[in-house]
Order: sequence, then C-alpha cells, then structure tokens
Amino acid sequence: MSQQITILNGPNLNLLGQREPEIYGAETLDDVAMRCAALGEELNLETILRQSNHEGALIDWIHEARQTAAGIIINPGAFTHTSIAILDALNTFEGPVIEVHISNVHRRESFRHHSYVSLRADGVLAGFGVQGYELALRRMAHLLGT
Ligand code: DHK
Repeated sequence: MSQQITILNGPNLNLLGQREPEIYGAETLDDVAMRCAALGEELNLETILRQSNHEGALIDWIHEARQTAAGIIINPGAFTHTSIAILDALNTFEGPVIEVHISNVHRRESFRHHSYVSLRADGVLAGFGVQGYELALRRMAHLLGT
C-alpha cells in the first residue's frame, strides 16, 4: 500500500497562476496537484494537496497528518515568516518535513529571509518555481525509501 504525503499550502497560494506571475509563474495550484499526483504514482506515494488562507486550518491538517501521512511538504506562504504556531504543530509530526518556496525568498525583501518552519524542516527548496514541489516529492521518496 502506498504511503500518503500531505502537501500543504498557505495564504494566497489559491491565486497561483493569477498572482504576481512574474514571481510565482503561470501554473495554478490545480496544475501542481496534478503534477504531484502523477509523480506520486511513479514513486508509489499518494499525494493529498490542500490550501488554506487560515493558519488554524493548516495547523489542523498538520495534526491530522500525524495519523494519516508519512511526510509533509509545506509551502506556508507568508506564515513561513511569522508563525510559531505552525512550527509548533510541525514539531509534533514525526515523519520528514520539506519546506518549499516557489520564489527564491533570499533574493527578495529581508522579511522573507527568516523562516520559523526551517527550524523543523529536514530540507528547504526555494526558487525552483512550482517544480520545487516535485523535487520535494522525489526527496520524500528517497527519505522514506519507497
Ligand atoms: C509564497 C508566499 O506567499 C510568500 O509570502 C513567501 C512564498 C514566499 C513562495 O515563494 O512560494 O514569502
């Protein structure tokens, strides 16, 4: 039976494809979900992609993942830079956690340079566009030995 990977997305990522395409690209979050599902099949991983603009919803899904998922891939959006609560939730999760940023946050405003989530993440991808999600999934397969 394939292991499940929860792919979580934070605020404004529902507008992927429409929002600042020069920074975040033209592909939508549905495109990302489809690409990850296809790659997941190859890697024998079942992917569940979710997005919320609300911090508490992301925290609830992290708690749920404790029972259902082998790993978490997370793009927390702006909560990356502000949310100790999301960090605390991720610290309750035992499997691998990979943090993804579509843009290269280190080439942007200084407030994007710090990540609370990185204190927990086993790996961080930034600046690979939406391809970062697939790269994270490949790394997840390696870490889980699938
Ligand atoms: C997405 C966001 O919404 C920003 O708030 C982060 C991240 C960067 C990204 O590159 O995917 O600062």
